Amino acid sequence: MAFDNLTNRLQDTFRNMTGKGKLSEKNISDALAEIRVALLEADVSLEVINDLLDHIRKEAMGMKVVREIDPSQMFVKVVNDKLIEILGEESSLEFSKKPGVLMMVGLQGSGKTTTIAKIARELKVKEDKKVLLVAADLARPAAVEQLKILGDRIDVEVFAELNTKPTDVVRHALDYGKDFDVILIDTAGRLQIDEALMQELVEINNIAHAEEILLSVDAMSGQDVIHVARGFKELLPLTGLVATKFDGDSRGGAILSVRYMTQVPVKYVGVGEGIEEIERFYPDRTASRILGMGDIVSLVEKAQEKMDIEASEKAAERMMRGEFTLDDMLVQLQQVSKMGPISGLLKMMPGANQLAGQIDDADAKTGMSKTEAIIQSMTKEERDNPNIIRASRKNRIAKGAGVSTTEVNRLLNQYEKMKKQMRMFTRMLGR
Ligand SMILES: Nc1nc2c(ncn2[C@@H]2O[C@H](COP(=O)(O)OP(=O)(O)O)[C@@H](O)[C@H]2O)c(=O)[nH]1
Ligand SMILES: [Mg+2]
Repeated sequence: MAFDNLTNRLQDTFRNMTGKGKLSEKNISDALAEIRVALLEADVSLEVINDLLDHIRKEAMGMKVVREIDPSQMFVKVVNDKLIEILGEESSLEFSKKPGVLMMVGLQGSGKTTTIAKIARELKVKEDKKVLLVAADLARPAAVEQLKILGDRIDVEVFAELNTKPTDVVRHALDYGKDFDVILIDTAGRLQIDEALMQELVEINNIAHAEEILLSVDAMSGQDVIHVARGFKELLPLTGLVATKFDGDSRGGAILSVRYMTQVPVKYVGVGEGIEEIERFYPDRTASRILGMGDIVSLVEKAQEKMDIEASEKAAERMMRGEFTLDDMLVQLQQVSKMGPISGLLKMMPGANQLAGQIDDADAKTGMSKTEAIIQSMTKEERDNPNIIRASRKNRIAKGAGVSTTEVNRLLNQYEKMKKQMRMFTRMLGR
């Protein structure tokens, strides 16, 4: 299975780290060197490795110590989070039109035909969709036959025409398939990217206007696939990757690199030759599988959550005494956005409730990171005593946070409002 060797090497590395009360720079460097070798062996590209290691080094050096948690466990969590980031967002097929059109592209033998049949079956069985498969690989006569056999097996209609051009087949299939929910187009591949192939695919897509264009990437192939993927992406608006033959190889790092270098999400993973052997791709589960340390990751998450709650409760106590700083506000907002008001106090707080409502909307994440950036651009003095923030300080803060001064003002107003409500609230409680 892909990543198996990587998993083993990383586990050795982490094992070597445990029991060290505090991680020294030397411990961290040693571990990073081992991780580097493990990633190289797994066929991950240098660019990805360097980014990953830089990030881990920085994070590990600045790691906040959480009580009850071994630093090596925190380290695992850091690696885990970065891996998830590199593996990208979870992403599924999306069709807004009827019929939705999907085009499968990739090198010869990368698993296009097998994958498209697997996807057809998924859509039919799991989503009850009326699916049409289109045989637009006319480079080899056997290719059409292969798709027909697969179509038969899953009871999905296959549109095929012999002695014609791929573009014509697609045109006719689109005409024919108006009443279908989804039209899946299988295309021809080559051993290498070549101009004639790309031209053919571009022409097909000019007719099909596919909403989904998936590139199948053989997990067993080496780093060459990065160039292949880039070549395809230059000419076609790829919407997803399918990592095929994940069952076969113990390296698998190439797919990590492809996703990172092209920024195209992985949508499916092929895990066998059988028609059912396809899985949706979940970055968090994959990271956890790569590390083989799911338990430790959730352990650290729980401890961090607890630490957040403690910080939030301290902030709440200060509020009750009428001391409410911008730092406190930040802690509270983070809590509200993460898990909703955590204590009865917060739930009853009119200001916080209002904020919780605002935080619900779509750009909550950017809003939150802006708020964080603004507050983090302030000096300690300014955070404790926002009254001193006049025009020139506002400009500096806005610049530091990469926002406008209007946004700084908005935040300060929000703060004043929250503070006022807090005072009213404490008075109501008679403190
Ligand atoms: N083990 C394994 N084999 C696969 C997988 N996907 C495809 N294959 C095999 O790879 C070979 C080429 O697949 P095919 O779909 O014909 O590739 P195409 O040329 O891109 O259409 C076939 O023997 C498939 O059975 C997979 O996920 N796992
Ligand atoms: Mg094929």
